[in-house]
Amino acid sequence: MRRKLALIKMGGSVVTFKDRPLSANNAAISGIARVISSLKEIPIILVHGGGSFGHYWSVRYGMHTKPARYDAHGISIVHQSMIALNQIIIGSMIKNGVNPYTVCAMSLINHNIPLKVKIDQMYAMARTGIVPVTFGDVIHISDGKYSILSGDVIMTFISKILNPSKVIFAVNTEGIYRNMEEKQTIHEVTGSKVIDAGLFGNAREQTPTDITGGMRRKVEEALKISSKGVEVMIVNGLKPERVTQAVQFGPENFEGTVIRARSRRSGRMR
Ligand code: IP8
Repeated sequence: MRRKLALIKMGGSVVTFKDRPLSANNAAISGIARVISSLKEIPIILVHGGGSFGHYWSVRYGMHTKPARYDAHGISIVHQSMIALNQIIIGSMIKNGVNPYTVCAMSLINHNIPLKVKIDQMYAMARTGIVPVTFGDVIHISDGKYSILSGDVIMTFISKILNPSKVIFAVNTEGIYRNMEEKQTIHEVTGSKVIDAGLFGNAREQTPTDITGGMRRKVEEALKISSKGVEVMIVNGLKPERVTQAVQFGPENFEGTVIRARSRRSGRMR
């Protein structure tokens, strides 16, 4: 059964300026914080990305999503930068009347497997006035090996366990684009496990500063989530009212791309 819950990912391209190392987009953060504050009717769990904080240092220290024995100093620096970004986001939320509570990815995952008991706790908190916030991070996998865990993957973990009624990725585009020349938004993707994320214009782009796969990763995770029966909306987080629309009215009345919940073996775009 779908739970009354909005699971929202604030992309790194929304909460930071991706082309400027270690710079938070304070206006965008407080825009979304105001939206969260206004949404009183539904429990909310937030995830945020790394943008020009975590990705910047991960590139500098040669760290990836592949588990390996990375430089210990690099691990601390990447993690610290994500905490610094999280603090900016949390500060803005509190200022805007939200009651956030940070849960580090490390405490939600063991050996790359999400801990249901912890994710269930996030939901219990969300139901009682707290907004749990987690974020992509460097995590210990096993035996001294670490990897970068994307907030997009955390979205899939949480969705599979909690089955939220609304799953929203806030990005810095109008949604998924058919191609990059015209930037025409695809309004609806009839989700399928076998659609190749690389079919989509902005999912084909390579961003050297994004070590978790950028828009392509987002679309891949969104397709995984939709294949489990949960609709996914991709909206422009730089226009915070789009997030409000998506939460309040859902896929029938919002601006962006919806990936329909389906598990058929073929896909369609509109
Ligand atoms: O931006 C990546 O999270 P994402 C986090 O959600 C780090 O993919 C540490 C690069």
